Amino acid sequence: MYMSTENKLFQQFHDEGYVVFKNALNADLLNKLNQQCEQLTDLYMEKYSNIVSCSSRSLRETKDFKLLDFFNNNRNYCPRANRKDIDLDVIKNLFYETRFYSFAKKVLSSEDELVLFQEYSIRSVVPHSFSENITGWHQDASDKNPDLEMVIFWAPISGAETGGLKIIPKSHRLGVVEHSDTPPFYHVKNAILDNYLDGEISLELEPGDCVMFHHHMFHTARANLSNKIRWSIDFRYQTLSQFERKRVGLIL
Ligand SMILES: O=C(O)CCC(=O)C(=O)O
Repeated sequence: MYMSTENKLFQQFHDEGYVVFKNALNADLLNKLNQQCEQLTDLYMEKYSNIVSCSSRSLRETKDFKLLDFFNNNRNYCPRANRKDIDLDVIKNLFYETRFYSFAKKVLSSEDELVLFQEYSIRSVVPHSFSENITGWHQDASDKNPDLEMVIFWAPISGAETGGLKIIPKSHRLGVVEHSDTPPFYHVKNAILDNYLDGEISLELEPGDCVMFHHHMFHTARANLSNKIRWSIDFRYQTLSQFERKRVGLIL
């Protein structure tokens, strides 16, 4: 039976809980993302200039070199994620990109317009920060917020060698599962997770690619074992009715 590409993707999302779009962000979108990272880099350097010393050389270098050099001996200061300083136009361009927007609309079976969920960020993960601050396995709509419905959008701005996400395909079918607050992360309880870890996959995404996944998908950040910063962007689509009910998010 013939199935359109859109329907195939929809079916895959339904069955597996995610879809990967390869080479889906054009050069203009990627440029805007990179410019945004440059701006955040300058902002971080300005913000921490009283605490962290910086060689004049690094001021002339690329954002990764600058940030790494700057935070080299002070990695704990490097912000792991940013929301408040992001230019919303950058998010808006991606949010309304027809391919992603119409896909999310279909998944959320929404007649109304979609709204940005309150959690969105540009992340900067310094190398070898595995044990400091990286998320554990979790669901975005979890036992703390079981009635949320979202489609999550995640895209790397740096190459796949900087790590990225791991997911457990089909885990969305479990619905909301119990999480644990035991430090260092809020995470799916080990007694549940252990049954599904065999199915984990690493998403090997390059700049230009992105993944969209279900709000019940088990996912976690991978370690950044490269010598570069891992930059990425993530945001969430929600329906207008959820936005009105819960009052969380932004109409772009
Ligand atoms: O990008 C990351 O480091 C983690 C992303 C994540 O866990 C999320 O978007 O919920």
